[in-house]
Amino acid sequence: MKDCFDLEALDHALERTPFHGKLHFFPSIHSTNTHALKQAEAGAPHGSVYFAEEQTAGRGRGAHHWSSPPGSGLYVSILLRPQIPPAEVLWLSLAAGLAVREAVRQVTSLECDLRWPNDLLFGRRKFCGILTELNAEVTRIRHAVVGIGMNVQQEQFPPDLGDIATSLRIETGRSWPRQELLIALLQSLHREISGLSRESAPAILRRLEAASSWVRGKHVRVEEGEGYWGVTEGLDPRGFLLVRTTEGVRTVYSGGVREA
Ligand code: BT5
Repeated sequence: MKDCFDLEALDHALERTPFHGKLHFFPSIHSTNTHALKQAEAGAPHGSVYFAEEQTAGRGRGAHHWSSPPGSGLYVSILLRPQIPPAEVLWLSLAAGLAVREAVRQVTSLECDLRWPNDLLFGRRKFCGILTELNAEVTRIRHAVVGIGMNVQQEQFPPDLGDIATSLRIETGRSWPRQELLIALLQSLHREISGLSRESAPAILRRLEAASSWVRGKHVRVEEGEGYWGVTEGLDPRGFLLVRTTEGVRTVYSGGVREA
C-alpha cells in the first residue's frame, strides 16, 4: 500500500501541540528548511511545520546535500521562536535529537544511537540527520528552524551513501507508516521543547549521555578546521562535546565527529 499522509488526521492528532493548524505539505519542494526560513522572515508563527513528499535540493550542514527521494522519507522543518538566548540554542538542537530517538522507539521499538550533535544511527549507519538554522541578534533569537530528514522506506541508496546510510525499512525488513512517525516525532518534540524551560541542563546532559555511545570513550576524528583525533570525554555544561587529545582536552564547537 502507498504510504501517504492524511493531513486532516495529522492535524487532529496534533491538537494539543503548538503545531495544530500550522501544517504545510508540499508534494515537491527544493528544501523545507529554506522555505521555512523564508516564511519565518515573512512573519509565520511559532510552531509552523513544513514537510514534503520530496526535496529536490535537500540540504545538510554547510554545502552538504540531503538525499530526499519521493515516497521514502520524512522531510520536515519546524519553525520555532524560542524564548532562549542564542548561546543556548545547542540545547534545542540536542533536544530535537532526543525527540527523534523517542519517536522512533515509540513507533518501531528500535533503540538508535545519537552521534553528537545531531545524527541518529543504527550501528555505523545514519538514518536521520537534523539541521538547525538560526536567525538571531546577539541576545535574542528571532527564529530557529529545526529541519529533520529521516530515511523510512528506502530499500537502497545512491552509491555515495551506500556505506553510510540506512533506513527503518533496511533495519527491520518492513515498511513503517510515515504518518505515524511524523505524529510521534512532533508530539515528542513538543514535549522536549516545553521541558527545556523546566528541566535542568544536567538532567538533559544525563539523558544524552545515556542515549549515546559517542559521548564517552569513543575514538573519534573531529571534523573541525584541519581536523584532529582523540577520545570523547563527556559533554561540558553547555552541551559541547569534550575530546581528550595528546595535547589535553579540547571542546568541539563546530563540525561533527567520525569514528577514528
Ligand atoms: C544532516 O547534515 O545530517 C542534516 C540533514 C537535514 C535534512 C533535513 S530534511 C528537512 C530539512 N530540509 C532540508 O533541506 N534539510 C533538512 P550533515 O550532517 O551535513 O549530513 C549530510 C551528509 O550525510 C551528506 O554529505 C551525505 O554524506 C550524507 N547523506 C545525504 N543524504 C543522506 C540520507 N538521506 N541518509 C543518510 N545520509 C545522507
